[in-house]
Amino acid sequence: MAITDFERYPLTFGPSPVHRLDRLSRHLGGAQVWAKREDVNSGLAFGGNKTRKLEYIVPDALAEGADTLVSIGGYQSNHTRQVAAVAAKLGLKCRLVQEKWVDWDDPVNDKVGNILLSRIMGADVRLDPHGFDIGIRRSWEDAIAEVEASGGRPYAIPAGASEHKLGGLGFANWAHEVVEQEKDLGVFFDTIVVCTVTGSTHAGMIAGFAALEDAGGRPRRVIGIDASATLEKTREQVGRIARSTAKLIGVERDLRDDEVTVLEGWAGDHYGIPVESTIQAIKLSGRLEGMIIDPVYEGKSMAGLIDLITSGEIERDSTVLYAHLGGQPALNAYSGIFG
Ligand code: 5PA
Repeated sequence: MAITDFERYPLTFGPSPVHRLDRLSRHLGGAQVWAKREDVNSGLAFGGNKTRKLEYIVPDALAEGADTLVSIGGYQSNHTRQVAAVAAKLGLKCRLVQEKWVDWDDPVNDKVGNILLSRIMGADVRLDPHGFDIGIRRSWEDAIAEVEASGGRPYAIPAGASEHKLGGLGFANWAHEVVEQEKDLGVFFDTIVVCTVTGSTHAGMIAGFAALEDAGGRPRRVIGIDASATLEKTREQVGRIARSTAKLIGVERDLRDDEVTVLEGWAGDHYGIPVESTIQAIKLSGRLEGMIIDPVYEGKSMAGLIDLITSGEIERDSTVLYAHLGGQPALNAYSGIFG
């Protein structure tokens, strides 16, 4: 099977916009930087990377006759907000486990931003005291069992939709979309920079570009910037999901190790806690480009991009595509940083 053989339920506006970041490129004095904008990819509650993943998961949920989407994330999960939006759009119920993934003492952390939006959209939002973990969670399994016990038909979507058999397809398709946009724009992105935590965004891209390379496309590198601060788990999860997605979309060879690159250095010590480089990256993107990024994910991948370009590790003659995966609603839960 190829990516085009999988059913896709449209939740996005179509291809997400790609544009230059001229002032940022000039400021960094190296490679040319462009952005592809998943933060404006949909009219469903501000969209984001999960909306793309869900396009390939929704047909399975509908085929199973589910009436309730069940998912999990931190209090400020972007993923759960997007699941809530998709459930609303489809007329399904939504049960969300929101764990205390981040020890951040902003008093409205569990009230504003993403969690506020999920509540507005009618999701059954339950707070849970457990801490951060990208794996399969007991609290989520319990929520699925509870929905079942009360006569509902749950459809289980794990954290970030990553440990789901179809979780990598959304970004395998993204890779194909990039190639089409390159033809229109007359540009080639030799380097992609992407934030990675639960792994299926980065993994989907790896699989998608591997398929394109095998079909004769030019090779390129996809650099994942870890924002989990549990590097080994994320690296393992990215590699595993990249391989299973590659197999699903018909890549016959094993992936090479150099195709699975997760870099550390910008996550800080804890998931969800911005460090100085995160805050500087957020301000730089805002002040030079009017492009808003968040303190949990994109601020960290942008900090990585900035350092890799200024240090010359991404070469001056490179053309870089920064994958903006969304996530701005969480900024409201971090107002103390900027006030
Ligand atoms: C998230 C994830 P992956 O989890 O697919 O690696 O994506 C990382 C990522 N950028 C990057 C943004 C804005 C994200 O929201 N968010 C999670 C969430 O619960 O919101 C899955 C962790």
